[in-house]
Amino acid sequence: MVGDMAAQFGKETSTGGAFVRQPNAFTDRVTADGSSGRRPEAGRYRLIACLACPWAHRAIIVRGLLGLDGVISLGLVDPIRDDRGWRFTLAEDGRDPVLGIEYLAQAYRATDPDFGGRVTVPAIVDVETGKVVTNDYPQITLDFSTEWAEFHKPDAPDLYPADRRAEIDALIEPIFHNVNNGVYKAGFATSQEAYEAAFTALFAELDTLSTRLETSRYLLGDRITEVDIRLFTTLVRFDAVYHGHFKCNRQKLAEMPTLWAYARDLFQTPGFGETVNFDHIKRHYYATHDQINPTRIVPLGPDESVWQEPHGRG
Ligand SMILES: N[C@@H](CCC(=O)N[C@@H](CS)C(=O)NCC(=O)O)C(=O)O
Repeated sequence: MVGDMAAQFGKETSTGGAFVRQPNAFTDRVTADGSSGRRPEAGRYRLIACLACPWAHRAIIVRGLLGLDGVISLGLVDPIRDDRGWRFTLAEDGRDPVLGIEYLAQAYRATDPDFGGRVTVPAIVDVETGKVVTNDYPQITLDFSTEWAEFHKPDAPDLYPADRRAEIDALIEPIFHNVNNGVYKAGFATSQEAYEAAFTALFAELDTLSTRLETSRYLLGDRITEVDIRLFTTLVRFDAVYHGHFKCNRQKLAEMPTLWAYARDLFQTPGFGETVNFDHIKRHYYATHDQINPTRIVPLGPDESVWQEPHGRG
């Protein structure tokens, strides 16, 4: 099998060398009407995230934009996993100050002692029980927007407006497959064919999005929505890690003028740029995928200051 010998994640590699992402293990929800068995409650739930991770990054941005920071606390893991996975070594005593655990795996095992998949971020943990409620990253942000509305700050944006959901969902789908997960499919491919298929689909999708953004400030017009956040977390990592480490190198983001200006526009919007940590991003990708970068050397470039250049949009 192509995958088993050389793959970054053997269990998630097809016989054709394509990366096939594992399903999310925990999919409970917190719902406004309590029908899921859980209602929104201040201080009860903790978002565990890694600043390097694009899926976790979405949740951090949405939580901040909606003003949920005082309601759902945030625990950050070290960008480098050891053989026991995500660890809370950013804290002085190596333990998450709220959950009291050293490894995120402890919360996963407390939830399912037989859990055998990858322990992933983002995860929402119930502070009372120490168990994982969900690691279902696409649902986490949608629920922040829709189910946690009673805790939103007064001027919070509607990131998932009811009358635009069909359009948003229709964009989310190809952006996930070709861009968000597309860069991983290119980077984790273990056959030339699988890599080329992912590369081609990625840049075709970026071309389509670029054309759309020539006449529209954001993907859905003049307001930021969920799908902009989902695209942003991949674009902001593009030149730092995907272009080199994942071989997504037809062009750099900085060489695609419309997308580059769009990404800078978002970066410079309150709630976006301050959540980006290029040091964590680069160290995570370059130092934890030993099949791709066995030396673990972290590149010094690119220059981060370019993100502050005027974007000329809006
Ligand atoms: N939960 C999803 C996506 C989240 C995800 O992949 N997060 C990455 C970080 S970007 C992670 O936690 N990886 C842990 C690992 O690979 O062991 C999955 O299982 O594929």
